[in-house]
Amino acid sequence: MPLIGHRLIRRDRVVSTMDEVAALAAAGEPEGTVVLAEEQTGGRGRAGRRWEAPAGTAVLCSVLLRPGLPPDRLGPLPLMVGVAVAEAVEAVARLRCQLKWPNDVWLGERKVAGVLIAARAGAVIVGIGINVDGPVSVLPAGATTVAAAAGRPIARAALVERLLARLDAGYLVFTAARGAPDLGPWRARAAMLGEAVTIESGATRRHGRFVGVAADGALELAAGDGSVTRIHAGDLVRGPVLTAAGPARG
Ligand code: BT5
Repeated sequence: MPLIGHRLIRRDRVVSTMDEVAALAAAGEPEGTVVLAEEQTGGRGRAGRRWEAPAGTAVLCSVLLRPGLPPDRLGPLPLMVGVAVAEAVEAVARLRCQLKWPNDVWLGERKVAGVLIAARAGAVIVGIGINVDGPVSVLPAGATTVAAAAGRPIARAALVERLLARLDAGYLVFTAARGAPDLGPWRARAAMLGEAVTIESGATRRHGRFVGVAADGALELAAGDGSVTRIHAGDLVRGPVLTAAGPARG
């Protein structure tokens, strides 16, 4: 009996599946429960950003987890979830995904899915949004859908089934390794690894070479003098980002 998805609650329209699962967590719901929605009126990304998905075109879900690990052990969780999403998309689309640190899934240089992790009501809630079909033109710039990338229709039900199975397997490995799983499958799909990048965290920009991912999920950024900084949160952008004041400093 799988843990993740042992209880699957389907909803037509919610503000955010994150709120639905937080309410269940507060009411004592056990881990593994999943809320899946056709539409969100207030879908969220990281740092207060919005997640936009036309009704009936996406996989929009949140998973209730109780990993029983200290918060500083959860860094690799978004990477583990990204691998599960990539594996599920790859299985139905027969295309290789790329993973952009820390939480994006890409197909052909465009974002096809995002992962959001939140600690709420004593639980860890994993939110996943995957663009499956519908017009790409209504999505934010730089987005695509699995169907558009694959060039053929994709069955959402089959994708959900794969996703829950891959998440279940990944979470088992993650908890057995006490939050330090093998990140090989993530590294093998890492976008921009070895390239010059900029990491934007709020108003801070750091420039350097993306040289690896540490066991705790941090991005390793090498400066020109060879020193390596570990970065725990931010947005990864290809190349040095030019500003009015010149290139971002590393
Ligand atoms: C993420 O944030 O990528 C995490 C997205 C998580 C969404 C799921 S849906 C189910 C669950 N319930 C929720 O309310 N959320 C989760 P971030 O890295 O901050 O990326 C957000 C940015 O991605 C936005 O600012 C847009 O630029 C872009 N974006 C928004 N909607 C998108 C879409 N459908 N496809 C691709 N990019 C999108």
